[in-house]
Amino acid sequence: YKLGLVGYPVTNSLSPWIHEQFLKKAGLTGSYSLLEIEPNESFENELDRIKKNHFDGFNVTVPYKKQIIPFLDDLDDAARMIGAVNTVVQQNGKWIGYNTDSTGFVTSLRREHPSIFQDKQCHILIIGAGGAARGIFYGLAEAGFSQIDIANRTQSAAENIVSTGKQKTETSILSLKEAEAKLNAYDLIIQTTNVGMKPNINEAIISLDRIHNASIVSDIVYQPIETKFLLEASQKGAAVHYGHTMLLYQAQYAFEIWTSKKVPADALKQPLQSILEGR
Ligand code: SKM
Repeated sequence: YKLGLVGYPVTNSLSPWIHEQFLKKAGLTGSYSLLEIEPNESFENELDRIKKNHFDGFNVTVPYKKQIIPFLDDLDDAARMIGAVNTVVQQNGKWIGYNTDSTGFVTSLRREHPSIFQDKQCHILIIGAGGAARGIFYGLAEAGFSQIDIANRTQSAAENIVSTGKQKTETSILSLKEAEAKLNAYDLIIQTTNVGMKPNINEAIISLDRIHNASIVSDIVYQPIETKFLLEASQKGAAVHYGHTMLLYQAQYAFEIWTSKKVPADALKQPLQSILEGR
């Protein structure tokens, strides 16, 4: 298998490590390389070169998850609804786009915090309204959660997300200030922006002063593994859900799309955490 990652920058990605472990576990040979496309290069030409280079598939990351869509031959339903692609597979010369961030997030949540799935009417808050937020909203709505609010700096982007779900949800759109003031209403709070990511480790998008201690707080940022946001959540007694678990399960789904093999991912969680902590 010839696999890779399209994005910019991609040098710090953990995907080569993860997929090399998966290849080993599946007893397959292959490679996963970094396919950096710089913003000043022609995305179309560079992508063409990659396509002609006999890749079986590749991941797509920031900033190209939306931009790649017109260059694909077909899209899976979820990727179409979400409007973002992070996994591309080549089938009989056709390039097909998927979104595994969405299922990856939901699976990691199910693995780490199964209790939340017992009450689909629990109150969920998504902070942010970018591509990751769209995927997570879609995934949670598909999983049957019905009360999902969105807080964002600009409200129009948040309003757009609501159309992402096929399933009906009750959704209020809030400003960050409004969300901050009523945090005790939420059982699950998900931070989907890049606020708090290295090197800005002293930033948090909102204060968690008002959360209740039975809530779960999730941050999709995984560098550092313990963001300021998650640290505050722990200090308040809440349970935390780490971003690197989402990375792991989106990779598991991508690998399955490329190879038709579902490899166990749980055992990689600890080693992945150690790698991140060592950085
Ligand atoms: O969606 C994933 C992508 O598949 C790989 C990745 C990475 O290696 O940093 C991050 C996410 O965008």
